[in-house]
Amino acid sequence: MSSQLESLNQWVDEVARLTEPDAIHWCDGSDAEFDTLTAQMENDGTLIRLNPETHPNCWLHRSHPKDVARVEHLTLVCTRNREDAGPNNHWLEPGEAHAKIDALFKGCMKGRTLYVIPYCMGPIDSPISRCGVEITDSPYVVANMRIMTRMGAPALARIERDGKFVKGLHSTGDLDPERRWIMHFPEELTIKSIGSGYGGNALLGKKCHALRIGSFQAKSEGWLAEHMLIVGIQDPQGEVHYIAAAFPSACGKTNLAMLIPPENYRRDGWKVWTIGDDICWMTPGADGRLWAINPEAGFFGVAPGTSRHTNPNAMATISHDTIFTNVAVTADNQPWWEGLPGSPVTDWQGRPYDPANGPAAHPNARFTVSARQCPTWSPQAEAAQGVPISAIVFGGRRPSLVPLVFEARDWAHGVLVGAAMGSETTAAASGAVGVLRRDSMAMKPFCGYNYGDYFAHWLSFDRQEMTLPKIFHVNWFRKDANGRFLWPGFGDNLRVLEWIIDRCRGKAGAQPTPIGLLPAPADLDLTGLDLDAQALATLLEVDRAGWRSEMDDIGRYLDSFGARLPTRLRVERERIAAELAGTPQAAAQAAAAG
Ligand code: O2Y
Ligand code: MN
Repeated sequence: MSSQLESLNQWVDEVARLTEPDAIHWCDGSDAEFDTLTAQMENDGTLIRLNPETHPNCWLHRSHPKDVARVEHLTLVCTRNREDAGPNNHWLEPGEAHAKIDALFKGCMKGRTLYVIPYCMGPIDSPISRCGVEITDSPYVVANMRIMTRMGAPALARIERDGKFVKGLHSTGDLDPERRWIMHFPEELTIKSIGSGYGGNALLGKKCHALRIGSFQAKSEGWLAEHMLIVGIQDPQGEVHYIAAAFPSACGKTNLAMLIPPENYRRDGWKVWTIGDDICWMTPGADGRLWAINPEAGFFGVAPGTSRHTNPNAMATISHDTIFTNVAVTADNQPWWEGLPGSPVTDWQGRPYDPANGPAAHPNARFTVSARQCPTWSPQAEAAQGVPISAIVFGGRRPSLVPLVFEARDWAHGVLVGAAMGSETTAAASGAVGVLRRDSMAMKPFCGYNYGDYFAHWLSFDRQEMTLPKIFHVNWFRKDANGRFLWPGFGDNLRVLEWIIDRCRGKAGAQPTPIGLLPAPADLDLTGLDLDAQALATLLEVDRAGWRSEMDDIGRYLDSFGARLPTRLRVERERIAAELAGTPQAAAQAAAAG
């Protein structure tokens, strides 16, 4: 046996001694195993079979009503030095953290089975992929991990080859929020999670590994682990450009990743290919470009709001072989959520539907489904070398001030644009909804180390041998004085992506402004779009006074990272602030000082 497998066996023994399970099962990822597990969960009520006529092989799971979302206040990054976790993370000293959580793990699997899940994040033969092993006492987690990762025997073989894997220990515990922790030990490549069986808290390959531990690994190994979708845009000549885009949780990443082009674009031969809807790992290739993979194999998407109108591809994807969590059901046992036709009879908690109890589906209800079922799934999603990224796009929900699209003038400016990102919060995480929160690169809940060091890591890619993607910022969520969205969004976002691609290949015009380069109205293809000139002018305006106070706010935010904030970013912000103030001399001085 290889030393890696020996160390895995030793760890499993150690965990079994601590958690005292009745049985241990090593997952092989086979269909037979999945069928046995789902049958067992159907028997004990963990899963409910949905209408097999309309939704073959689809299941409903209801989580504990107090366990319905990620819990940022209980999510810790435990580095030896507090500063290394940074002000962007909750921190506990590793020794103290292990002691606290191990006390909860003691004997927690009595009467349960301990499942060992070897998994690979990314195509099994990709040099960009990384492996992990999750130990869990939840068969629901096993079923989800089988969809979301490459799980089982091939992953175990790769672990043996790699000589390295991320250790994730998970137990649902007693589901009491008072005894819930999601702890990360990046220096030990270890995750420990207890007290939740839900999504990002429990499917450890996703946010915990692919982003928090992944970002830490990426920094030390010279790559980027990002909260980004990856989409391929094919033009009528058949040329495909790949775009990676970061938006905070619940800003429509899944919809953008599965976009259906407007009618006239479809007629002309445009196509959109889905590579990923949530996470992107990018690494410099021999040609100096950034090459990206989606480390996931499935989608864990928000159900409410997903419909034939907003995302027909997602609806086709989830029409079979899907696990639904916390959705409502109709009289004929179909999954249902707000935004779908028909009506619910049972709500997400299994109660007869009563509007007085709130929405029928939980706002963070989810579907888990294999990406291979997506009609626009790209064959390149399985490519070992990944796909070359032409453009990086940052965005957020900004009802005012921020234009529809602008381009950063260079990489350092782009890093500032990403660092300054802000968005109104939504229901994806617990906490207040509808307040503006700075969320640098959409990584606030997911960066496994100090944001100041993270910005420096981004800046470190600005090297002579690199041919870096251009960086853009988009805002689909700008509203008018009456609170109505100015931009239609959805398929029409392709009009903006076309300008972005054309900028990358030097084919489209742009106007320089202090905040970056903006299209003139004529630079966008708006054929067939019913958008009045005033709305378009608002979407493309730069309100200097508003931006001056925005830059002040960004300055205060960046200052919160103290000495770890790279000077280059501070200088970049000062340059833009000076330009906005109409003091180009000061801007030039700021730039020269950088
Ligand atoms: O609430 C959860 O546990 C899931 S959160 C999530 C799931 C899929 C993709 N993104 C997110 C997110 O919060 O960014
Ligand atoms: Mn996400």
